[in-house]
Amino acid sequence: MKGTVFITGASSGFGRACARRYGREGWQLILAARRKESLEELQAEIGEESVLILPLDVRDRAAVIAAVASLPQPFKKVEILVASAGLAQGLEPAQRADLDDWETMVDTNIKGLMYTVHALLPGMVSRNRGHIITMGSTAGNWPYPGGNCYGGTKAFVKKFAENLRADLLGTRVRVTNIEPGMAETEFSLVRFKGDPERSARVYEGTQPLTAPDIADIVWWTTSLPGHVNVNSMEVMSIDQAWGPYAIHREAKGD
Ligand code: NDP
Ligand code: 8X3
Repeated sequence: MKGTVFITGASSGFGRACARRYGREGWQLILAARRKESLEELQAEIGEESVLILPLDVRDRAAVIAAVASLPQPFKKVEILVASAGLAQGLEPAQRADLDDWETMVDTNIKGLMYTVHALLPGMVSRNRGHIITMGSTAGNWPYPGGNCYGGTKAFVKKFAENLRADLLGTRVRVTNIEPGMAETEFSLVRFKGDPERSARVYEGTQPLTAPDIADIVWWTTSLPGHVNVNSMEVMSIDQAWGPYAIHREAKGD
């Protein structure tokens, strides 16, 4: 065994692809998400003995703390955290957004990440060995209509990761914020609350990033020599780029 990687959001998308990637490379896996059946499938696929599943809601602070505190001995020394659990809810302009959606995003993308990092970081520091991968987004770097609270949460993720680096200077614990653009996972299906047509339209006529693309990048980042810290990496599909400034014009005299 090479070491132990703790992956949140392991039931789908980037987290699931990372589980497969690290599993293939002979790592021991701790897989967390709410959907137990999906984690069980992955465990059966990768191998019972090297995979511990943690059916867990990262918004539940006590549950996250308890799960990390009670990791069985062979899984206690977590070397890598891939904190992929996260979501967007809605794409309405801020003035029409649902406040519950905003709270769900803050609770999951910000507070869930805080709980997970807070629980695992002391062990990494005491062993002087570790790597935290946070899942930011292009949405944390660049605004877009309807991104409002989601973009805000991902900007937090980016700044949190950078500030962790500042605190961890002098240790051998690395921190990397991965910042993907459009990638086809369950992300849009979740954002549009289970509407498959609306979700499919996001990727129509494009070749979006895939979950294995991101898993390759995560894997590469953590495989670099221990003195090399990739602080952040923004990555887009070749079919995505920035637009010009949006300018609102009204007829003269209005
Ligand atoms: P998916 O919807 O495919 O996966 C999201 C994962 O997060 C699932 O495993 C889900 O598991 C888990 N999750 C969501 N809420 C919770 C919760 N409360 N507790 C525990 N786990 C939770 O999307 P992606 O793989 O695309 O997204 C992964 C991360 O990447 C997210 O943080 C997302 O914001 C980010 N991202 C996605 C991009 C994209 O275009 N796809 C681009 C940039 C960033 P379950 O439902 O079983 O709990
Ligand atoms: C996911 C990418 O552009 O839908 O973070 O916000 S985007």
